Amino acid sequence: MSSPPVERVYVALGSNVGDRAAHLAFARERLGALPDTRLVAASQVEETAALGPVPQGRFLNQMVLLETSLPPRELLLGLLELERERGRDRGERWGPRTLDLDIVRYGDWVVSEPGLTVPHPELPNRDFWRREVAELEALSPARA
Ligand code: A4P
Ligand code: MG
Repeated sequence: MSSPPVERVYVALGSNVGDRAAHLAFARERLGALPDTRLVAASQVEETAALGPVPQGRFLNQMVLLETSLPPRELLLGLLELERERGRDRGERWGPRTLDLDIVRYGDWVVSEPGLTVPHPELPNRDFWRREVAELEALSPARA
């Protein structure tokens, strides 16, 4: 039996409510424990001013590189469950959050469906995401 393909996936972590570092640590630990998933590397944690229309506290942001054979939808369900476990209260869009987990890139896949857009549409607008992705690519280059 052939095994399902493993993809390199970039997931962005963000938090601006409560113990932000603890929320990120929880996410790193639990992402690596998802089924058929391995946490390959994590970028530096960066503190960033909140982007967007809602006035709110500063974020801690970090990017992780996963290798996973979970399809994108299943991975998204796993991320939403981790957000819930951290007490994420889905209030206003772009509002403050204990833990936000976004799929930034899923291999070379392009997905445009209700509830899932990959690559994440904000990637071109977020310098810190692009910096973190570059840091991870340098740490763990893709095999040709
Ligand atoms: N969804 C669609 N595509 C994706 C994807 N690639 N990854 C859907 C994850 N989720 C995706 O998300 C709403 C829905 O987006 C999810 O249910 C999923 O089906 P949400 O987390 O409830 O809403 P949101 O986070 O308020 O909206 P969104 O569009 O995810 O916003 P972002 O991009 O997460 O922005 N400033 C700084 N400095 N750092 C930040 O991290 N983040 C935000 C939120 C605003 N300002 C920020 C930061
Ligand atoms: Mg989100």
